[in-house]
Amino acid sequence: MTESQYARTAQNSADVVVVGAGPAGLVLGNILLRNGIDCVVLERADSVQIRNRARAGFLAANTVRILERNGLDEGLRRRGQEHSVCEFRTEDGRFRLDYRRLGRGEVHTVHPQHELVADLLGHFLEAGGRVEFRTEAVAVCDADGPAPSVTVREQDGRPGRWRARYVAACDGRHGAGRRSLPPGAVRRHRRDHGVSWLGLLAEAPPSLDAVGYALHPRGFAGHMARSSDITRYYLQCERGTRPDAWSEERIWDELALRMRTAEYGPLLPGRVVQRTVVDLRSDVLEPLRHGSLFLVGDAAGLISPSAAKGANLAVLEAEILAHALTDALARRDPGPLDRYSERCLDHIWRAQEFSHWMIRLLHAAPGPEEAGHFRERLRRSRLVSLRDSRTHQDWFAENYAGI
Ligand code: RFL
Repeated sequence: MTESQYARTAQNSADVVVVGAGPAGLVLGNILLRNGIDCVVLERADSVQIRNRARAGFLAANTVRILERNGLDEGLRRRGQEHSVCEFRTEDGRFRLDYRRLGRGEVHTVHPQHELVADLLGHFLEAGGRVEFRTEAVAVCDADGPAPSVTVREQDGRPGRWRARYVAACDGRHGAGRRSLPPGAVRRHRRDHGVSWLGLLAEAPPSLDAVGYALHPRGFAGHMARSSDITRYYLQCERGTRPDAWSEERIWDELALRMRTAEYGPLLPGRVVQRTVVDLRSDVLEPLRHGSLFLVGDAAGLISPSAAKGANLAVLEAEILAHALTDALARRDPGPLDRYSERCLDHIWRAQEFSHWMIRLLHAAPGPEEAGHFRERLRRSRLVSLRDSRTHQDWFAENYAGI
């Protein structure tokens, strides 16, 4: 892009340019706005798309507290459902854990992510927040200098530029934030867990009053309520599976088999309205800062959905960064910004550790036959311990509902 093209949008500036209007970007934008910080959110999609993108649904108790103390919990209070029971179905029988009675006594609130995003967007716009929809960030420039900026492709396809004092990359793992990091600026720790899930959204009422984790020789199956008439299911599948290779009939037959409906009762059927293949992978960037560019949410680290932590980490990191940016801009105290990365990484690694533990609990161990059998027996033993040991259950509950 030439300088004259940029000049056309030279008036575009904000103290904080937030890229991405997902849970991370919108929590950050809302808190900054409340704190009187000049900010703008740039979002590639339009407002209808972001309000309809069904993803996560389980909010940890700490996420609810964050939304509450920042005045962002109205929709959650009206429509969210408390949830505190999970059920494991295994070759050795089934057992339930009511985690409200375990660990710290914390519960989840089920509130679909797209509804949370719609709530957050509503609050932001009502409070006078600026969102530039259909504006795609192309690159974050000069993050290590005194005048950072974000180059964009605007609605009409024309190039533009936003000048900033700080840039918050809340644009996910394929976003411009990550792409703009110069080689060697951060370290990327990654792990492929070697497992894939077919993620399904069914227009069907929940079949259980609990989160269901079914462990079966044919692979894992999961059941998670989203609302009174929408349920998310997961089926472990081969790596490289095409989502449309699974017919409705095959999906329901396989779910019935793995969830052992012959023993424990039928599933309530319905139309499958979304099929996505999710390869269980994790990565963490370290540090979460390059000059005046900060990474938040999935842009900071990707976590497998096995323990439902992604959206919760995004909200937590956004709150930490919002206060740190406020301290830097309104109080000229850069200390909290300097500590942002370290503070978030403590939470991120703890969530990664638990998520990794869940993956090993829920899936048969791959590997050469003898080693595979050995690890498989260890996994069954771990489940027996979770079923029988109060200490193990307390540890599980604290990590499962907490963040
Ligand atoms: P998001 O939600 O992906 O939002 C990023 C936003 O940035 C925009 N964007 C750009 N905008 C401008 N310029 C660019 N160049 C841009 N590139 C991207 C996008 O359009 C989008 O609006 O990231 P954020 O805010 O960090 O939030 C992270 C969460 O969305 C994610 O961690 C969770 O959805 C993960 N996850 C779950 N997390 C939970 O806590 N509990 C769950 O139960 C849970 N279930 C799930 C999940 C993720 C899933 N998928 C996506 C595989 C279930 C599924 C199926």
